[in-house]
Amino acid sequence: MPKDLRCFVEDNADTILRVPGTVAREHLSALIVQAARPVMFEAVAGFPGWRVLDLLFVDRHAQARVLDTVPDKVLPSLAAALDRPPAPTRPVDVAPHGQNVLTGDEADLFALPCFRHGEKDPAPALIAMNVCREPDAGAVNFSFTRMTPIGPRRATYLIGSSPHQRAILAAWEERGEAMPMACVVGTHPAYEIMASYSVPNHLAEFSELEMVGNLIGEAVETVPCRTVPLDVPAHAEVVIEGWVRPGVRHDDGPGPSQALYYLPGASPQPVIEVSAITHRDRPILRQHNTLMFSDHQPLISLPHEALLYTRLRADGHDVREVFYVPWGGTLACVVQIVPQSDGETRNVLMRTLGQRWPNAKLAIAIDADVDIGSPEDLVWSISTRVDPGRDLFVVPEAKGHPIDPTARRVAGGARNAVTGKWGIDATKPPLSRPDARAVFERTLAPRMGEVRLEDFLE
Ligand SMILES: [Mn+2]
Repeated sequence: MPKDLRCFVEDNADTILRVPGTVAREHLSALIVQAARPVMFEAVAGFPGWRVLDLLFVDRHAQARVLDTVPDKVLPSLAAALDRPPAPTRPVDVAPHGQNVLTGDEADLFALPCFRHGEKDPAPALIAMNVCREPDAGAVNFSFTRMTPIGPRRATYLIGSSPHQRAILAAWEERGEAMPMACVVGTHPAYEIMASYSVPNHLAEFSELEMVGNLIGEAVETVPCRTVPLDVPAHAEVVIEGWVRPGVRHDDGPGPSQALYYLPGASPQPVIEVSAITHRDRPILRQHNTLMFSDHQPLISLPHEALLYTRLRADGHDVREVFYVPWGGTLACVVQIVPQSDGETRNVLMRTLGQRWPNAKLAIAIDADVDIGSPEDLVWSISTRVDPGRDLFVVPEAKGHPIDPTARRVAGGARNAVTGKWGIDATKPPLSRPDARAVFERTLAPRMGEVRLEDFLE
């Protein structure tokens, strides 16, 4: 069986919280942020047959299920997969989402249980993976977008943060031609990692879809769309096809960013005119709620964590983990490292702050005895291992992220912003000074890990 969302849900039934009761879609966002683990809503009032699934990447345990590994190996395993050459996709004729083909007046975006994520969102929105292609059968791009239906067959789609989506639409608009587009919802979740990581300058060589095969261990099967000249993943729950007319824009947003503010706010975005909606029977609408402790922060961070992990290890640093802590709004990157000599950790922090992905505004280095997934451990490490006069540094006026409310917009485009960056070295003294390092040995209970309290409860 090819890897799809259904087999993933079945194989991981032990970790997915099932909600059998009927919920109102206006409650979905508030319910998802309480789940803290993969969650499936079996019934949404007013949308018979539809299910909603979220939080497949909420922590390293969930991510390990997606990559078929253990939590400690998520980054090494992903880093190795991203280093392999692209794997060709395989065309097939039949796709399960062909079970329901809705064209013309039958296609209705309002029949999907989209929902508002933030209370200020102007309308329910849909998170989908966007497939578009350069003119003349050129390169294919695959990346996330947020669609907001503004009519039964019209939706804005957020193009602001995707450089390849912007470049491809610009090429069609320059010719004065409508651009074919497809939006895909509900694949095996490994596809979503590549839709979150726009490989720089890949367009001339391969599509993100061709990297997915390395993550799922088999060729990605594709089928032709019904009404537009594009191929889409065969194993999807829902596919929305349509055309983007040149020069047409409609206000989109605001919607919550991964930093949990309504920034950058409303802006004019392109409009897709929907020509077909295809979906499986009893479809699963896989969504990412974009609020706190949802998939929004960890999913978009994950491929960038793997990239930084690869680079720092290639430089010879004994880096164990890289983690954009979700409670840092994707602006805080923690690197776990065993420092070998003085000054090394500061170089690692500067490298972290200077990445091409502009999110790391705060870089924190911790040692190997600190649990990188624990806010308690992080604050303990900073409080007890940092002398702020020596172990903290600030870099003013660096390139920042427009979603950061402290960043200052500058000339040259809506994405250009500057802000200060800061680094905190909360590691122990390096291995080269063993006596100083020993002072920071952590106190632990004798024979920790040998017994579990729950084993002694009635
Ligand atoms: Mn891309």
